Amino acid sequence: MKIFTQKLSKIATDTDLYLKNFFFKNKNYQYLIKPMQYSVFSGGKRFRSSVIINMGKIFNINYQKLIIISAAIECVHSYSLIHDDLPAMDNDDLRRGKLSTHKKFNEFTAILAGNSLLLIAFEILTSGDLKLSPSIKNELIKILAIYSGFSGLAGGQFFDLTYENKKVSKKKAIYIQNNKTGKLFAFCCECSGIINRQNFQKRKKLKNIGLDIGLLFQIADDLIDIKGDSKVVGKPTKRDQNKGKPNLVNLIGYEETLKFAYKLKHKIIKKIKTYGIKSYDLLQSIEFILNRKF
Ligand code: GRG
Repeated sequence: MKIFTQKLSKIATDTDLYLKNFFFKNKNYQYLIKPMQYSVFSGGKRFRSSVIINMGKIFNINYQKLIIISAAIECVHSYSLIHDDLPAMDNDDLRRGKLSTHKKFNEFTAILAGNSLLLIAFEILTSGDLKLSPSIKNELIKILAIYSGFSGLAGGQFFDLTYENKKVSKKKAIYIQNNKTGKLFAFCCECSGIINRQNFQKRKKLKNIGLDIGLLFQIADDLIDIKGDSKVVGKPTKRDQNKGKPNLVNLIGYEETLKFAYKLKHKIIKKIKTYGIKSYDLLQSIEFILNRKF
């Protein structure tokens, strides 16, 4: 795990370096850049970036291209966290051990900084820095837009909030988490298939691996909410139960959810191993998910 965290840290440094240059080159004079940078450089793990890089390794995709795509995805992720923390959504004052963006600045600034981060992600994908053909870039942008919108992140978040304190089936809870968290991971895996112009079936396999990774990651997040140390997590824990979140822990309990998570982990590992020796680093990412403390 130590080697994995060292590799994760290198990926985080490279992603942040690209992002810092992108901000510096293009927009440093605009006021909204401050809250955007506050959010995006506040110490996220960059785990989504590691999935992009480690899946890309299997298909021999150029590292710098993957770093640029990672930078875009971290902007979408930061956007979703800023909006998730707003009073109208999860109403959290802390994120990554710091004030959430609306607490540090104000609500309208947080909303606009979030919107701008989502849009800058697409700007990054269209940039000349990303040396890919226009048709591949177009497909990356299309899939990211679909997976972020009403049938992806935003849709999942809508149901997550709508079904607070309501009875949901296990199937529905998984559906919500697949969209809220899984779809961004689906993009992280499928983007390799898009770049290599894979056929529909091969891309679908990558997408499904990503959805499962996202589900496992979200379950780990929910388990940490129950047993995690709020100082290590960087935000208050034990909140999901009070909020009546439609997640597996609230539905089937901690122990059953843990069993479900280990089964899911083995299913993901089995699928990834079909890619052979080059999948080693991606397998390490999967090991990290249930071991992480924050
Ligand atoms: C992006 C179009 C669009 C809409 C946003 C607010 C929203 C709709 C979605 C929220 C989705 C959300 C907050 C999912 C939670 C996912 C999750 C487990 C977050 C924590 O991720 P980590 O642990 O965080 O990777 P760090 O801090 O390491 O980056």
